[in-house]
Amino acid sequence: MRTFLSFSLLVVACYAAPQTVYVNNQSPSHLYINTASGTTQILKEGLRSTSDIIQLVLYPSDNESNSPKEASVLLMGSIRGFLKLRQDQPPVGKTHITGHITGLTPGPHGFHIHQTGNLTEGCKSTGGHYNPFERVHGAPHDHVRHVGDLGNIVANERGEALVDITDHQVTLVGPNSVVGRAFVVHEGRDDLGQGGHETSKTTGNAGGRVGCGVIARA
Ligand SMILES: *[C@@H]1O[C@H](CO)[C@@H](O)[C@H](O)[C@H]1NC(C)=O
Ligand SMILES: *[C@@H]1O[C@H](CO)[C@@H](O)[C@H](O)[C@H]1NC(C)=O
Ligand SMILES: [Cu+2]
Ligand SMILES: [Zn+2]
Repeated sequence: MRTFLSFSLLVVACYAAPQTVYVNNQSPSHLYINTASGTTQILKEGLRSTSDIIQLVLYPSDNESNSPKEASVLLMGSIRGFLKLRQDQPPVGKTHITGHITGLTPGPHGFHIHQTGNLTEGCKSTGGHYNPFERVHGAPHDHVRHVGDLGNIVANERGEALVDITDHQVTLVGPNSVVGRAFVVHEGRDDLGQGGHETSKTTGNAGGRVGCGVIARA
């Protein structure tokens, strides 16, 4: 475990800036080493342990690919809302999520990105939390969390919530892009995995789904 960690730090030090590589004489790509994805649990020879996740990302280096990416979400249900997502430096930079939601009950509400944009049965058919690295549910600042875990939004006494989140795991490009998936707002508070309830480690025990919307390329 310790050896692995120091190895990973060494790699990061060597590749702090993206390296230019050429694949099959195509246009130049940059090789990024993304360490923002945190830690995962591994089960080996019956022992449960943890390991850092280090993603090697090969991404085109042309201006179009490297320009900021944006997406938007219209939230419907018993609530109404609009969200904007912006990633300034794809593929590994952070994503900024802003927006305004109305029609909530006052107080905290679980706020997540779920697996699919399938709304054929409303918010129910969007699946579970988006979790490409197969981890347990957590808080946005936790190393071990679902990519879709964005914690809670808090509505005031008029039932309005402002969203202003900067996240390092949510991306709008590449195989783990959230574009085409769905935002879901819950009836109750997300306990961030700490509630001790049987669903705390999968959903944060946040209750029913009061609204949702598909993440669309802007
Ligand atoms: C790409 O961006 C750089 C830096 O902003 C600029 O100097 C260059 O002219 C751009 N190239 C194209 C093809 O737009
Ligand atoms: C969408 O969700 C419905 C209801 O859960 C399901 O029957 C259907 O197979 C889903 N569609 C796709 C393309 O997965
Ligand atoms: Cu959720
Ligand atoms: Zn989760």
